[in-house]
Order: sequence, then C-alpha cells, then structure tokens
Amino acid sequence: MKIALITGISGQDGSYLAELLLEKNYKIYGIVRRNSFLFNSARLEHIRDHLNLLYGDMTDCAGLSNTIHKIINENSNFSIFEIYNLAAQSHVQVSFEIPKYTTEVDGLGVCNLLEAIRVLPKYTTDKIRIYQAGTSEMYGHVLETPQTETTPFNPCSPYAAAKVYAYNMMKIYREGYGLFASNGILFNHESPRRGAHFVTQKIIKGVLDINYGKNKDGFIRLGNLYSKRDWGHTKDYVYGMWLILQHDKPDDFVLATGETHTVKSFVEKAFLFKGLLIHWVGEGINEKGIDQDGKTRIVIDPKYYRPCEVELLLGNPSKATRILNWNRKFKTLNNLIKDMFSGK
Ligand code: NAP
Ligand code: F7E
Repeated sequence: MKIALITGISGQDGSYLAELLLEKNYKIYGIVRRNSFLFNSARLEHIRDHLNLLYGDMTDCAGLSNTIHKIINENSNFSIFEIYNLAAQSHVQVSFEIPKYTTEVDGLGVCNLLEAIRVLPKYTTDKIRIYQAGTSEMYGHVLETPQTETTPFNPCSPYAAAKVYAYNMMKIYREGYGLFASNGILFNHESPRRGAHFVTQKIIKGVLDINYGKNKDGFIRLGNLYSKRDWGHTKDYVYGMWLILQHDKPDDFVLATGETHTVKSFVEKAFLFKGLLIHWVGEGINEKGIDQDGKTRIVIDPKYYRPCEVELLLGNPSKATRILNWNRKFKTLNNLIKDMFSGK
C-alpha cells in the first residue's frame, strides 16, 4: 500500500497533487492549518471525503513528528510513504514584509520535517521518500541562462534565501543520513487555482472583471512589466513531482518549459483572448496599456515593485525529460491562459 502526506495540501499545487495521487490509489494525508482551512478549503471541496486531513503547522516540530508517527502507526503494512513538502509562505513580495516568519516556515520548517523523519528506525526511513518544493526564485540575480540543476543560486528575497536553506538541508540529510530526499527546482506554474495575488491570476481575473463590467476603474494596477518568467501549467508540474519520487534514487530536478515571457507579454495575450488589443504609451511609472478604443486598461502602481527583482527566469528541463521522461501536456503559454480563463 502506498501512502502520501502532503503539506500545503490546501494550496494550488497541493490540490492538484492530491487529485493525481487519488487517481493512483494512494491513501492521502494532508496537513492543514485550522484557521486558514476554514477560509481556504475551496480547492479541496470536491475530494474532501477522500482525504485524511490533520491539523498542523510547519513551525511546530513536535506536531510534525507526532503526525508522522500517527500515519506510520495507522498504516503498519505500508510499502512506500511519500512526503511532499509543499507548505510555504509562497509570496515573494510578502516575504520582504514578514522575512522571519517566511524563514521559519519555508526554511526551518524543512529542518523540522527532516528531523522528525531522521530519528525513525532505519527499516522505516528506508520506506520514506521526501520531496521538497524548491523554486527557480533560488537563482535570484541569475548567474547563467538558461538555468539548470548546476546553475549557482544567488537568491534576492527572504523567500528565496529560506528555500536555498531548505534545498541544502535536503542534500545534507540525503548525503549524511541516507534519506531519500529529493529537491524539485520548479519554475513558475499557474492554473485556474492559482492564488489571486500572483500576477497571472491577477491579470486573468482583472481581464474577466473588465469584460463583465465588474471593474469600476476599467483598469488593472501592476508593478514591474519587464520581468521575464518561464510559466507552465501546474497539472504538468505536480506530475513531475510524482515522477521525481518514483525515480530509483534521490536527486534534484529542474521542471520548466524552456520558454520565457515578460509580464507585459502575458498582459497582451490575456486581453487578446477577450478581443482587446493593448498598446503601450509612456515610460516608467507613467507607462499605460491602452486598448483599441483608447481606454486605459493597465496602470503602474509602484506599490507592487519589489526591493529586489528576479529579472529573468528561463529553465532547461532536459535532465527531467531525459531521466524521468517528464513531458508537458500544456505546450504553450496560450494553452495555459485559455485554461486559466476556463476557471475549472
Ligand atoms: P500556495 O498556493 O501559496 O500554497 C501554500 C500552502 O502552504 C497552502 O496550503 C498553505 O496553507 C500552506 N502553508 C502556509 N504556511 C504554512 C504553515 N506555516 N504550516 C503549514 N502549511 C502552511 O503555493 P503553491 O503555488 O501551491 O506552491 C506550493 C509549493 O511550491 C510552495 O512551497 C511554493 O513555495 C513552491 N513553489 C511554487 C511555485 C509556483 O510557481 N507555484 C514554483 C516553485 C515552488 P494555508 O491554506 O493554511 O495558508
Ligand atoms: O510575480 C511581477 C513581479 O508574484 C511574477 C511564486 O509561486 O513563482 C512565484 O513567484 C512577476 C514578478 O510570482 C505584479 O514583480 C508585476 O516579477 O506572480 P508573481 P513570482 O514572484 O515569480 C516562484 C517560482 C515561486 O516559487 C513563488 O512561490 O510579476 N509583477 N506586477 C507582479 N507580481 C504580483 N504578484 N503582483 C503584481 O501586481
């Protein structure tokens, strides 16, 4: 019997991963925080009855340890126990406002998890595999393009610094204690379930609101239009996470599309889906996106600028393609945008 624990199960990735593992007949446990689950359970409503949800928090090492013991005791005949650590304060800009908390959850939280596993008997740890949700943000001010598994990290946010610590801890516990501990280095992935404060979802929802006359200003406020991101679809990326843990040995893998686009280009493509052709006037904070009828649709709000910005992300996923046979179903940015508009 295969069992899985997903931390961050109520998030974008957690919900898609849970669906995938249910299709594969896993028994699934998930960690949720009591208060936020009251308000953040929509992504799981359709599968809620098939999940074993337990209260927990990445900052609570005793709680994590108890959770893992409980799962092992409930499933004494398990063959493989896969742990997907997806829980995080995942918003880069927010991490500048709450740096210590972000570090406690995204960085030390991984130490808590690894320690809870390391102290188990060897015959148990031999059946445990751990996936850590690493990120292309770790490349920060990039030192090489495209970025691969060997590109040095150069983080430029508290979020990224915490994730680099977590990445290194996974390697240390793999090498030092022989744990099956693998890092994904995932580039941006989006979906209809993307959180509302990430730029793609903000643009998609903004375009829909304008289209349905629900936005009284008629425009969307954005920050840096010139950063470039390698955006894929979350369904493809959770499949990649699963493949990473099916590999015969623990290792680190980049999952990316190998294409990069500016925020500005995402804006243009999204508006075009609803028949609005955006052109640009002005510069800097006075730059505006205007549609064919002369209506302002995008204005710059410096509140969304970050103290440090990751300017260019472009991943090379050839290791995952070659070794894991990872392939994407969503091949283009337009496919992704279309699916995000579908809202399903
Ligand atoms: P998300 O939608 O923001 O979900 C984050 C999850 O973490 C939520 O379920 C949240 O639960 C949970 N969480 C936050 N703080 C926690 C804490 N202290 N203890 C326990 N759970 C906590 O993020 P996502 O897009 O699904 O990303 C999943 C993971 O992949 C994250 O680790 C993220 O950093 C990483 N990642 C994401 C991307 C991407 O493009 N999406 C790329 C690379 C890496 P609540 O509902 O309780 O808040
Ligand atoms: O920003 C720019 C912003 O917040 C993308 C997380 O999942 O992916 C995500 O991090 C870009 C940045 O994602 C707005 O400055 C402009 O250059 O959607 P985002 P992110 O920071 O790339 C990585 C891989 C993760 O690991 C993270 O967990 O868009 N931008 N205007 C804006 N961004 C936001 N949020 N809001 C704006 O109004």
